[in-house]
Amino acid sequence: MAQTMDVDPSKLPLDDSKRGGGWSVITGWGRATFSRKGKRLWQTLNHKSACLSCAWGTGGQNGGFRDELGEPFQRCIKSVEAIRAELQPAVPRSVFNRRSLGELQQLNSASCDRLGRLDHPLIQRAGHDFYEPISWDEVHDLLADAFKTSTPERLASYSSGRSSNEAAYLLQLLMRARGSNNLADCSDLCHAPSSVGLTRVFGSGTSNVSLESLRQADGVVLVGSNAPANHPRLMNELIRLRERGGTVVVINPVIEGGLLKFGSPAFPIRSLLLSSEIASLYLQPIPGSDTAVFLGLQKAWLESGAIAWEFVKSHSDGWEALQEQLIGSSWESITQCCGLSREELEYTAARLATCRAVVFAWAMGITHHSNGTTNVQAIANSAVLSGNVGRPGAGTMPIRGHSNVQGFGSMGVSVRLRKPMRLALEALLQRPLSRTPGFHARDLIEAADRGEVDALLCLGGNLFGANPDSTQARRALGRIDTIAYLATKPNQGHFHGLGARQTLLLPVFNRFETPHRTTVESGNNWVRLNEPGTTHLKRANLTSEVGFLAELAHRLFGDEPIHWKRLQDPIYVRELIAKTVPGYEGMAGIDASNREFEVSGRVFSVPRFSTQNGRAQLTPTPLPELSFPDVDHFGGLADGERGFVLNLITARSHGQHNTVVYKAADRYRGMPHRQTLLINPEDLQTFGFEAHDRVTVQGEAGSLEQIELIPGSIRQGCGLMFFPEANVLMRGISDQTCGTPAFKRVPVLIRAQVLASMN
Ligand SMILES: Nc1nc2c(c(=O)[nH]1)N[C@H]1C(S)=C(S)[C@@H](COP(=O)(O)OP(=O)(O)OC[C@H]3O[C@@H](n4cnc5c(=O)[nH]c(N)nc54)[C@H](O)[C@@H]3O)O[C@H]1N2
Ligand SMILES: Nc1nc2c(c(=O)[nH]1)N[C@H]1C(S)=C(S)[C@@H](COP(=O)(O)OP(=O)(O)OC[C@H]3O[C@@H](n4cnc5c(=O)[nH]c(N)nc54)[C@H](O)[C@@H]3O)O[C@H]1N2
Ligand code: SF4
Ligand SMILES: [Mo]
Repeated sequence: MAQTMDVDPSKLPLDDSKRGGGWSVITGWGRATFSRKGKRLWQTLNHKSACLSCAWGTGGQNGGFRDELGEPFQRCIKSVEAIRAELQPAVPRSVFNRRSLGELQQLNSASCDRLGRLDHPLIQRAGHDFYEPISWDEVHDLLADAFKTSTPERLASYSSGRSSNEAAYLLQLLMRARGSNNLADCSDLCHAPSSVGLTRVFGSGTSNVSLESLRQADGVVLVGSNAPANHPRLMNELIRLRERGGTVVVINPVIEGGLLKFGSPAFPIRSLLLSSEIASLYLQPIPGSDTAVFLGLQKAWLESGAIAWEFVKSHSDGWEALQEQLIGSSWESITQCCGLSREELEYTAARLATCRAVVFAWAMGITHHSNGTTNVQAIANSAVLSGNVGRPGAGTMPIRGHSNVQGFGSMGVSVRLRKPMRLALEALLQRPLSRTPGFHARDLIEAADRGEVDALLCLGGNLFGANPDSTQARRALGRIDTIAYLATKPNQGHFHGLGARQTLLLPVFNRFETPHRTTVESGNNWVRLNEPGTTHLKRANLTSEVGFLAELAHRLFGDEPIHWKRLQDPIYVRELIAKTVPGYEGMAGIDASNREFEVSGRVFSVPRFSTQNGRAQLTPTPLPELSFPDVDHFGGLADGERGFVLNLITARSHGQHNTVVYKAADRYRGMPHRQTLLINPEDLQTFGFEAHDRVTVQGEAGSLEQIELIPGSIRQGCGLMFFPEANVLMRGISDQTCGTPAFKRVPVLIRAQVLASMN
């Protein structure tokens, strides 16, 4: 079956429920507006702060609805979902007074979130079956004690990119001042391969395309991204690009309805009547084979004379070895690996070669593989070979996840602290920083499982729910003495990820409530200012994250060598950031100027990169080994059972934000609830199964029962299930370079009883 198509959406059997955006989004806005919380919701949407949800970045000083170019109507229904959840009332006192941990552990993700907002600090002590109230003073004493008594190597933090730059900066300063590099972060489970891969090639690990520059492109290659659900405002850019005659090439083993047609509420009339075409070409490769796809494109350019040789020779090193790899790799090896034909790859390459300026954009379909970093390098190499980087309208653009995950990286919350920042921090702290390598998120769980971690501070997130192998994650966290979770709302991690001695659950102000100014950085390298706000919670006993971390640091270090208590003042924190974070010079004086800014040294409008010699560094990207286990690998089938092996992709539905599920159904993929597996109809037929059959899905680490098979537009040999429910299935097989798990290539066995009629 051909897996590429020149997309003519009018000929596709695409009912309205499967296109992206459209009427349902507009009615969603209507429902939100006229709900009981409507007024407060609109006030919050208009508040001068960045959207809580994704890193595309909307809001800030320009007002709640504008992007960095000041364009209005740039707010999507996902931000409404996130705000609505934050505007819930406090968790009723009866919940923690009366419900035992055993009961709380029965709650699914959506029910945890719907308990409401946390509004006072809580502690669960070993042997006690309840979370109980505790004072902030006791919290600080207890944590300072845990941090003082543990050796630096046995201390760790984990963070999730919702908090501010100021909180992120303080977190890493505190950890490093205490001598620990164990700064695990959600980016370890997300875009770390993008940071590492891009740094290898261009010397800088973020997008090198600004929003302004994207608007000058006439080609976009969108790889492994479900942007209609996860970055809805990016869709406006794709719609505009198609309207100016540009080409959108989508590479994805799943045909996502919203990547064929999307109705954007930013263009309301058109959205209701028509919706816009997105993909010009849709390639459906084997999951995990994207390096082969890009080698195929490069080889086609080489053979057709479409390589931008003058550009390559003037602005890159290492192209000779890459050229050798392309000549030495047979078409057969490439097409066998990716499952696309030579004609499909040549056709796509030729189409891209006619574009004036191409942006290569990607998300988790590229990074969630054991060769994620290589995938990223293969994309970056393609940009260089085709001359599509270092000029307006062209470049490489990782589409970031959490709204401030990129800011966390810039602030040094990373196990890969870069030298200029290390030197600046050493000058600030007046001593050398520890050189012991830190734990990233996977290493942290492994180390905890070996009993090598005493205390863990979690600034947001859900370390339990986000990790592979939930059984191991629960056990590992259970071996840490003290765990503190700073959070706005309860999640499953707070009930399943309990420490051996004590677990603290500490409520914080969210971004639009924090009583002082903060900043965040978008995936487009734009630093936004968030104005102070207030909370709707009555009797709230919340802390600001900055205030909390500065107090803890003060109790640990007194006034040496910096005035830690003074760091409760975020203006002072911003002064330190301006002095020590490369690219953040614009932070100096921001409180007076109110001027948001682009981080310097990131966006390349000329082909002079941030590597030592200013040239891009190309290296060959080996084809991945995509072998797959057989039924015996899973212990075989029992008598009276039938089954087959699938390559499982674990992804998000449009009704969830990471481990927090808002809505059970995924209308766009036709998956009515969370216990479903999307499968190709031909696979169903081949293996003698029928739509809606209930099966057991067995992975290498665990299994799930009663999963309903849903036929859909997914490549043969693959299935798709939702995270975090599916995380019980997989082992933590990871990219060796940065520990990012292969969440998009999980081997599973589908098993069921033989039907009576088949006996
Ligand atoms: N509404 C909402 N928005 C979000 C989030 C959310 O949960 N909800 N999460 C935020 C975060 S932290 C992140 S990281 C982003 C995630 O944004 P995405 O990366 O878009 O999210 P995923 O659901 O992981 O989907 C990845 C896509 O990759 C495809 N894919 C899977 N395997 C492969 C492969 O081998 N090759 C290719 N080419 N494609 C593949 C899948 O079919 C899917 O379409 O979204 C952010 N925004
Ligand atoms: N199988 C599988 N697993 C995956 C993925 C996948 O695609 N498949 N995706 C991975 C990816 S890309 C990511 S990024 C991770 C996500 O992993 P995490 O970032 O760890 O998880 P989240 O679900 O985003 O965390 C949500 C929690 O953050 C807290 N929170 C929200 N706002 C704030 C705030 O302002 N301050 C504080 N302190 N807390 C706040 C709330 O309590 C909320 O419950 O999961 C990874 N895991
Ligand atoms: S695209 Fe992302 S940043 Fe923009 S409004 Fe939607 S969720 Fe928020
Ligand atoms: Mo992410």
